[in-house]
Amino acid sequence: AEARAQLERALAAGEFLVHYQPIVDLPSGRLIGVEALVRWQHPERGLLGPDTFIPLAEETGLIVPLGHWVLAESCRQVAAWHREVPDAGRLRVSINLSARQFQHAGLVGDVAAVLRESGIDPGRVVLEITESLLMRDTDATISTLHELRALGVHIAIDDFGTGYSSLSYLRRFPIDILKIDKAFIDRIATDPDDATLAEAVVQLGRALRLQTVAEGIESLDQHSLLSALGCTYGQGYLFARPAGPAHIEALLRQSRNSG
Ligand code: G
Ligand code: G
Ligand code: MN
Ligand code: NA
Repeated sequence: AEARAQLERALAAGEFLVHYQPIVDLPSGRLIGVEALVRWQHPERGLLGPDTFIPLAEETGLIVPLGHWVLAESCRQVAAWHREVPDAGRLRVSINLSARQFQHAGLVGDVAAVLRESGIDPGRVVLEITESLLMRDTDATISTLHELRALGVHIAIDDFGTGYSSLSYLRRFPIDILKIDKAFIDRIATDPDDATLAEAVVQLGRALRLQTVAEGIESLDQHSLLSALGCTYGQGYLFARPAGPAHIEALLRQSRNSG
């Protein structure tokens, strides 16, 4: 209860903020979207990453209002960029949903309200869910995914390859994007087995008509290999680290290439 009270206080005090990490087109490297990643500007402990408070927010249920805030704030910010930054009109925003948030009965209504209030084009919004979430209560999950997609948003499976999804299951889920986990990307340039696995995921995506995003790209070798495999998009420190909105806006204005 103590922990929940602290998170509640921080949320009310406006201590959370959103950083954004660029997602680029492969092979051109053009900025096509950003992933929203929450941070806590703690008054004593400084800037805290999600690993230090998301598990607690999940346990205490505060992930529902906190996740809602991240969704609303990032849609508001990206809708403003769409209006105000030349050539940024097609920039996508990817938002992580935790399992508890996904299972919350009000989720679809909340997403619909945020889309309406922010004025963002729903087709520019991607909701990321994890592979392990898909494996629970399958029928309810499928119907929630259909309801979300009916709002016009796209669905990505995050950390793909780390959980266990049978291929036949994957076909049943209405999804648009596979995000290949960093664990598979780390050694693709040095380990032929890992390169083969990454290639298999890209081909799986192509067979199911899904876009693929490689996460955690840190080297030029990884970049060129993934381009050669036909992976659609990439994300990683090679291109950019997560950063605050002012930094991202400067990137958008510099590159004028997110259209
Ligand atoms: O940049 P990074 O350290 O920011 O993120 C660490 C982890 O925290 C990632 O697995 C990411 O999915 C998760 N995360 C970041 N922001 C959010 C959020 O707004 N909601 C949820 N549920 N998870 C998030
Ligand atoms: O939601 P998800 O677990 O995919 O969150 C992405 C996480 O990966 C965030 O913590 C983000 O900061 C981190 N990340 C993104 N690109 C890189 C990278 O190139 N290297 C490393 N080590 N971490 C990355
Ligand atoms: Mn993610
Ligand atoms: Na991930």
